[in-house]
Amino acid sequence: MAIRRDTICALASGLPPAAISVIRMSGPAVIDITERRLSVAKLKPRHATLVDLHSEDGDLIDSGLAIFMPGPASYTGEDTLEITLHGGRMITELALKSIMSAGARIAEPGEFTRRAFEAGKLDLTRAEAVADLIDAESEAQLGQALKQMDGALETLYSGWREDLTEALALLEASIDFPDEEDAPERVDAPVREKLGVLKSDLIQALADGNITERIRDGFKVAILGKPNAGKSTLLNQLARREAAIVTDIPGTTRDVVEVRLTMGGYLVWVSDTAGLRETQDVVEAEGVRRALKAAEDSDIRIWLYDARESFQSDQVRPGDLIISNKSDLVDPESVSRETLSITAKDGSGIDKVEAAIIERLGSLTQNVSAPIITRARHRQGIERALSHLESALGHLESGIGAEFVSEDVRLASRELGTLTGHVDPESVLGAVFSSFCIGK
Ligand SMILES: Nc1nc2c(ncn2[C@@H]2O[C@H](COP(=O)(O)OP(=O)(O)O)[C@@H](O)[C@H]2O)c(=O)[nH]1
Ligand SMILES: [Mg+2]
Repeated sequence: MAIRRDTICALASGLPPAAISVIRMSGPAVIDITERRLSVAKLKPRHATLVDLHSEDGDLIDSGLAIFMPGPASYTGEDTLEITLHGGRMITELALKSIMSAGARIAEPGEFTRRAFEAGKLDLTRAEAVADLIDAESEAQLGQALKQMDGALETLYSGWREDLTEALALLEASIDFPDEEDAPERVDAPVREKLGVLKSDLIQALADGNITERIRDGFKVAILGKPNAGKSTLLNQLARREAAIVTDIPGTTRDVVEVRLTMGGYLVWVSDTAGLRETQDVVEAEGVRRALKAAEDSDIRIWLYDARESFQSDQVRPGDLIISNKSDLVDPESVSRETLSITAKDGSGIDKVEAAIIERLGSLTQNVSAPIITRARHRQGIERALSHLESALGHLESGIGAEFVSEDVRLASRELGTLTGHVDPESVLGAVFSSFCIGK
């Protein structure tokens, strides 16, 4: 169904002033706008042409390069024009004004990609990858977004849906041809087998410990320990700025202070927390509660203690980093060789802390090969699909009837279909007819 749309335009490059500005437009009025504002009848598709851009009154705004990409072989599937101009504020403003006066409107955020999705140019996971490519701040985020852009998720999710469609085809046949008395037996075993395999695939995908989501959204590192251990000093050293207040008064840090850093190619959020101690101060007590929450939510926990004391905690988990601070205040001989020891105040040993964090990130991510679940939306969709699948398997077990099983399978498929944006019940019918000998 072709939808008659309006024409959208937007500044596609960064905010001016800049060396150049790229203005993009898409929609049915693109050819008309080209004729009226660039004074050229027809631009050669996919070729850079030097053009003059004029205002509504015919005044020259700037000269630049225009590239015309006719639909449907364009990003949005519609006629598209990109004009590269000098990146001045006034030029950009007048250029957009001129284009709008010729029949375009300013695009909504993401509207070009949305049109691309609606034109079937990319599925939802690829559309999400476009956003992730642009937002990537670490190499790992970029690598993941590129794989997703390449269709890794679409292939995975569509493959899962195909398995469901095949199971559904078998089930539909047993519903439509109940007279064939051996139909249920013939159908049950292969359906059970298919659904069982898929179930373990989904469980495995969900059991990735949120690692791909973490690569996308950032790993959480919490600095924990008693008041005055030097936690805020360590955070500031890692951040290379005074992000948290440092004083010699115990209990200075009350809220969780987070800084965003990249380490070893990964985005990480390092949080400084209130020192863990019993306190009568209501605000500090809330800080301690938040510190414990941050500890709970974090992927990597750093326990910092004053080298003059000994470290004790019953909250340490395997993989936590235990670091002694203020090594300047103790005899170097007495420092344990087992634990990492630093002097946060002058920055010595910070490189070792960074290396330890990077090593932990490496072991957290070592098994990640393909991007699976990069967003909470995907996790939720897969969880819902899994619960329908479990229900289908339960119904198969109880022998309640193929109708019930196929309803669950259909719901599971629908959930996976929403992940790619491909929900389309007609595809099931096609598979029913093609995979079963209906003419028999
Ligand atoms: N001598 C020495 N003092 C430090 C060191 N690191 C931090 N401090 C001091 O210890 C006090 C408490 O530091 P702070 O970072 O606020 O500790 P927090 O309560 O754990 O956040 C401050 O006076 C810091 O200057 C260190 O490596 N050596
Ligand atoms: Mg502090």
